[in-house]
Amino acid sequence: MPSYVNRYISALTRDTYALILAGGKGSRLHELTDWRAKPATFFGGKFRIIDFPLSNCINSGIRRVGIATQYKSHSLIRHVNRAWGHFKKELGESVEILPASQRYGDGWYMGTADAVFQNIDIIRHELPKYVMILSGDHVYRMDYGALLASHVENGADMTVCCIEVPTEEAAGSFGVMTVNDKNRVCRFDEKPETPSEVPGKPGITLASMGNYVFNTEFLFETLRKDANRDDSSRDFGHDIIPEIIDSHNVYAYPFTDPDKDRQPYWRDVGTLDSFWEANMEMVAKEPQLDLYDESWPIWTYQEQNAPAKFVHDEDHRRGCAIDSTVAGGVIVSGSMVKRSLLFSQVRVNSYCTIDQAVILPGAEIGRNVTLIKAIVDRSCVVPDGLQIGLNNEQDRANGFRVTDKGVVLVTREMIADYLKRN
Ligand code: ADQ
Ligand code: ADP
Repeated sequence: MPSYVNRYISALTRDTYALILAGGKGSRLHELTDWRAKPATFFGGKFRIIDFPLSNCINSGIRRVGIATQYKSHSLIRHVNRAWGHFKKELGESVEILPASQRYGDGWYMGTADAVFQNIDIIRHELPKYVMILSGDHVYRMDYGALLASHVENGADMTVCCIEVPTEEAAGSFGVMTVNDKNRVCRFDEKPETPSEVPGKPGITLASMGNYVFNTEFLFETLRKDANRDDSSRDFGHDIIPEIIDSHNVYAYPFTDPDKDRQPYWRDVGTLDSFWEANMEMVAKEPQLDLYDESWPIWTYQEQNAPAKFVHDEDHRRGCAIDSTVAGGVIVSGSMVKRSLLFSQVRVNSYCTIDQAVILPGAEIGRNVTLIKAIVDRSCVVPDGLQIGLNNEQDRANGFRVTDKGVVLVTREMIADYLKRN
């Protein structure tokens, strides 16, 4: 890339409006998304998933951001207002929530392209040269400035971010593309059952990350055309990209790790197993996604909490945590917590065995509880003596959700039902 482009990346990020799509259902997270949208789901000990694309925007110098919301948006809106509500319009900064509000026609957002189409006038008001469309569903660190520079350098009308993934993971889950030697997209299929492989790399497929850059006028023209088609589901992957690849300059931007020569970190925490695994990656000794890297902070709502506290109980059993993250306001008393994430205001009482657990804010773990490979939802009160994760058959019989990989999800409703039956 020529140096003049690098030198003026800030001009590109300043001239960009980012629209984060945060309205999807996330149904494979089951009861974890019964009350909140997937982007509002807690992650990594103190964050919510949407904090990752939002932090990437701010750290990349993109300071005009819209968030399209729809499904179960209350908790998401509350979080965004609290954590991201302090941007100053006078400085050209804004983080705005764009709920489906029937601005064109009388429907909700039909697909991802419709979520953008229905906000065309809001984007136009901002007069950006580029529009970046981001999925609100993923955990990763990415410098969007480098993506914009590549888009401009290629003379692209649209750029799709892509990443190499195992072909079996891509099947039925991701948009899949083939590119020429200049990274121009030659073919794009949305969630094919048998994805194409990268030439020379058997078992590897080039997947779309669901993040796009468009030249603004081209985006508007394309969305207007799509809105006039009766056979469109108004979705970028299904309808827009396949329609424009032959007639326009559509390029792929391969997402690479900014610091190291290794597979970049990008997780679609779309299932309970992948949600639990990605959280476990955060308590690994040297996680690939470093939340402690001050050069790329992940911003979130900072709750006012007293410091975390570890105390011994009346029998002098020590309260401690190892290989774990513990947020503010937590108290661990007389129990050992291992390889777990305790979010704010969690309480752990005595004689518990806690290992590989993700315990969301405000949950209280009673005495003598076993929690292994479990996700405990916000504000759950786990009764004394309950064993979770020791015997998956028993967990199912107790009414908890157990995944194929043996991760147990515990919600308030499940505990209420369990208590009624026992
Ligand atoms: P999916 O993630 O399966 O595939 P989708 O469910 O449309 O696609 O969600 C994309 C993003 O848009 C998510 O952040 C979701 O929350 C949001 N969203 C979905 N419907 C919305 C609506 N009606 N209004 C507002 N927001 C909405 C997409 C691409 C694939 C790509 C994967 C990568 O289509 O090509 O491989 O992302 O995960
Ligand atoms: P927050 O309460 O901080 O927004 P959540 O994401 O846990 O965080 O909440 C999602 C929304 O659903 C909130 O409006 C909350 O009050 C509501 N909610 C969560 N769990 C339940 C439940 N079991 N029953 C009824 N409402 C719930």
